[in-house]
Amino acid sequence: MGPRLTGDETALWLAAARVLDANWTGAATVPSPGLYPHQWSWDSAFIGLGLAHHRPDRARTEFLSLFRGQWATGLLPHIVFHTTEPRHAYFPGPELWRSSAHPAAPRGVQTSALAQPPLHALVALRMVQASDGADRAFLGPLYPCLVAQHAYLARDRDIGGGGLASLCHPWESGLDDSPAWDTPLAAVDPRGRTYNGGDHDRYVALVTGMRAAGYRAEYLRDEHPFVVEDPLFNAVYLASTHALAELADLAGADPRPHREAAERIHRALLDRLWDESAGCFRARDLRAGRLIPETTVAGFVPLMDPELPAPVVRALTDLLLSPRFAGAAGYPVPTCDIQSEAFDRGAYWRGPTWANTNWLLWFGACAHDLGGIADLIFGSTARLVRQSGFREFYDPFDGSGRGGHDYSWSAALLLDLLA
Ligand code: 9YW
Repeated sequence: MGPRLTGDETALWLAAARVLDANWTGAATVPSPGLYPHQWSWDSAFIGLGLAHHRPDRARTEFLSLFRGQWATGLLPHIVFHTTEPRHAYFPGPELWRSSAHPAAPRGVQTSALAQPPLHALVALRMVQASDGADRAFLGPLYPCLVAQHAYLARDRDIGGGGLASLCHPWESGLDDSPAWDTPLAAVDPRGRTYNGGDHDRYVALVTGMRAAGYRAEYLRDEHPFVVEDPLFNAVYLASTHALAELADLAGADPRPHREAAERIHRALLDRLWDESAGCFRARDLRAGRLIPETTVAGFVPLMDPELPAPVVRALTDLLLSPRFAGAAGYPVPTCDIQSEAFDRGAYWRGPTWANTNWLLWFGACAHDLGGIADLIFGSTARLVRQSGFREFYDPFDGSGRGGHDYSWSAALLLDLLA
């Protein structure tokens, strides 16, 4: 155990470490036992942050397992399937993606064909820093994979041509059911498919459309019906691009292309997603050609950008602390504007508080020396796990736990917050 902790914090630390140990498969960490039996891309990044303090050897193995799933295009898929045992049946499984039939997909491992927020370079940098440089040998093979992951986003996903990466499926956002996706999703033809009904048909139709087009970039650019630029995804992309420049220095590579890419993403976030009149960042629907009016927690994640202009930071912190978000929630930060019609305190990504979005905002608050906000988020997250355990998400008003139990990222991120 690394940091100096109080007795109460030590108990929390040990409980979190136990969750990570129990969810370790030998090669990776499942997000939640039973519920999600495979490896998810941004979960592994969050888990890596915690493992770096607890079991750095496992943090490295976690990343190497994940990058085994990387495609020749550079795409780092959002799911790497680790088991085909029927008792671990999870939908959508490998049969939806059919990655083995694709020439660019890796051999010997089945994967999805979507991205998730690219936090990995940022986490890799922290792993290397946490190990006092002892992880540099690990950086050798990992660095080109991270470069390829970013090159894929710049080459195949800058569909708007303005420097941001586009999402082609709500699942790429990590905030799968966010109300921000309701309008662009409603425009998707579910083609009469009936799985579970409603949006689920549209989720599946989006994948089968991509699959039928061989997951080609031209199809995504010219025909695919769901294309949005998301502030969370792109803020994470920016933070990781800054990290990639630092990793380039450590790896003896040229950091300049990454610095230039970071400058481009920073500008594009402000030019394309900042809504001056509302004082917040919003997602842009490229097919409808407009900003999506829903205000969600994703709109605060650009606080991770250390170069955000002071008036923008001020507007964001005012909104964050207002009764629309933290100001009326006993356990901030809710995922959706409390005053929005779409807000639902118990529904997946439509209101509850999550440890991972809290961590992103905490990181952003630290980047701007917003000590009060960082403390508020740290305190709320610690109270949630102390009161309700390491749950998937929490009621923002009474802190009760919801969804999966023994959730890996809730445990891992608590370790990082305590460290
Ligand atoms: C699903 C694993 C994943 C996360 C996503 C979250 C959820 C899977 O769980 O998606 O079946 O709904 O939305 O962000 O990576 O924790």
